[in-house]
Order: sequence, then C-alpha cells, then structure tokens
Amino acid sequence: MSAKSNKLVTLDEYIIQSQNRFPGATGELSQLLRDIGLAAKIISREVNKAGITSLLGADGSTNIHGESVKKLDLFADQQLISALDRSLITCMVISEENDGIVRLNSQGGKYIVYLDPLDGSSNIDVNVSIGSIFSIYMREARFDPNLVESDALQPGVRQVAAGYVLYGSSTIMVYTTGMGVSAFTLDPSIGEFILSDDDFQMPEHGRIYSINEGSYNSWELGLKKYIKYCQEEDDETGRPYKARYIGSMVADVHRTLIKGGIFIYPASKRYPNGKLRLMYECNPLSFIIEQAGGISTDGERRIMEIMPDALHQETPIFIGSKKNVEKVKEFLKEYREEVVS
Ligand code: AHM
Ligand code: MG
Repeated sequence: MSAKSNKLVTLDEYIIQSQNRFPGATGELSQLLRDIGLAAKIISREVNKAGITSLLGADGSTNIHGESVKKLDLFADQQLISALDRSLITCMVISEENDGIVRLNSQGGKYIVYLDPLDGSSNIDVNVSIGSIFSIYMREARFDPNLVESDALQPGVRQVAAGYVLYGSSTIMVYTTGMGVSAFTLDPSIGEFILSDDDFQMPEHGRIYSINEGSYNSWELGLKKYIKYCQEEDDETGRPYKARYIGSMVADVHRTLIKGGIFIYPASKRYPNGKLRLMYECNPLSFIIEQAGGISTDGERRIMEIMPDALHQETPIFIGSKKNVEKVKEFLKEYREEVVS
C-alpha cells in the first residue's frame, strides 16, 4: 500500500470528506469510526509498552506473563467500549471478552458493534503482530426499546462497516464502508493515522498459503490434497507456494490482502466447527477481503451469507485471493462428493 499524493490526509479528515459525498449522511457512522480510531491509538501505545512489561516478566514466571496478556486484552476491550459509549451512537457491543451483549448508555443508538479487542493475543509475549477487529451493523427498526440478543444476530452482508487495526512494525488501520478498502498508517510523531491507500485491490492470485499444519492429520481429504497441490512444482502457477503462518488471524489476513494467497482455518478434530468466530473475526475480515476483490467461504457458503444463531459461533474459513480460494473449493467439492457417492 502506498500514498497516492504528497498531501497528508488524516483519518479524521478522510472520514469527514467521505461523509460529505453523501448529502443525507448524519455523520454518526463517521463519528463511530473516529471513536474506534481514537481507542486504537491508546491501545497501540499500550501494546508497544507491553514489550517492556513482558521483558520484565520473562524470568519464567507464567503468572506475570499470563496476567499481563490478560490485562492487555481487557484494557483493549474497555478502551473500545468506553469510546463507543461516549458518543451515544452505539446501543450495544458484542465482544470476545464478554459472554452476552453489552448494553451501552444510549439504548436508542442505531449501531451495534462487534469487537475482537485484541486478536492473536497469545502472541503478545513474543512481540508478534496482533490487532483489534470491528464489525458494525445497524439496529433493525423495532418498537420494543429493550435490546435483545437477536437484534445482533444479522448475517455479514448487513455490515455497514468493518475493519481492523494491526499493531505490527507500524500500526495500521484498514476499514471499509462497502465502497472499497481504505488504509491508514499511524504516524507516532504526530499521533495521527495518515491515509496510505483509499481503494486497495488485492492480487487475484498469490503464492502464499497460510494454515496451521499441525492439525494436518485431522483435516478432511480435500484439504489435505489441496495443501499437497500448493507444495507441488508448477511454473505456470508459481508453485510450490510459500507457507506463512503468524497465528494472529488479523495479521495473516492483512498479509494475504497485501501479497495475495490464501488463509485457512479449517474444521479439525479439535475444532469440529473451526476455531475462528463468525461475527467478530470472519465476517469483518471477509468484508474487507471481498471489497478488495477477494473471496471468503466456509467451504460451501459465502461467509457473509451465513445466518448466525449465536453471538460467539465459530466457522471454518477459507479466505484470500479469488483464484486461490476457488481452487481450494474445487478440491473440497471433489473429495466431499467422493465421500457421498
Ligand atoms: P484469539 O482471538 O483468542 O487470539 O484467538 C484467535 C487466534 C487467531 O488470531 C489465529 O488465527 C488463531 O487463533 C490461531 O490458532 P491456532 O493456534 O490454533 O493456529
Ligand atoms: Mg481473535
């Protein structure tokens, strides 16, 4: 991703400019995105300091180590929720850190926000990239003022915006409102997110596959065959592909967005429905990838068309460049059909 002009545009300026293109816009979604941007700056600052904390605790004490990771998860959760609460636009939040729905002060607020406040948090103690993921829905019009869980159970196609903030070698915010993918890089010297790309398209085909191969033995046959296909030599498609797996979905998907390829978290013996969460991991990242020209599926269905029946439900996911995902779907179909016949 690269800047398209020499003029620096901040996240706030960009959001306001985008909003001005829609005469009827109330500015509430813009405010919500700015709130998330502000919380992300605070989380980014603490994530950077966590390196020091873990160094101090790296004397073998699992207690300090574990506590510090947990604290940062909760810190991120609190920062994001209180930022959303302050502007009175969001009526409820569903977060990986909370079992049920979190009702905010503005019960009349029109937005519902899903959060994975710190995805990949087991990577904090080894200084590897982690991120905050968000997914925004509009509350369906109902006369009942009481918010209930079913208000939040909407398929991913109904997201009005989604994105993530990646705390990596630099802090990057990537989001979409359904009109392309915009990316911003945090300039720590001025404390602002600066626009780095405003209509990012990912490669149609990539030469990287990303999956936790430790579970190979319990995968379905079609997936095993696909991974072998990725490892075979073929000049035309540039195989063997490279294997890359960070273990933070947000970071693995970000790399996939930039370089192309595929990220997979399948069903396995240990996780029969996959491990990753539909509402605050798979849907928002699928919205971004689709807006950038990629594809995301659970093997059969488009991820964003899955009708959720629980806030924290899991799904298998195959996500990335169009050609790579289409290829894995072919393998899955072929070997699933063999099992049936
Ligand atoms: P988390 O949200 O609790 O950090 O867990 C989700 C993470 C994903 O970011 C990542 O893709 C996955 O767990 C890695 O799982 P595994 O260690 O099984 O490969
Ligand atoms: Mg997560």
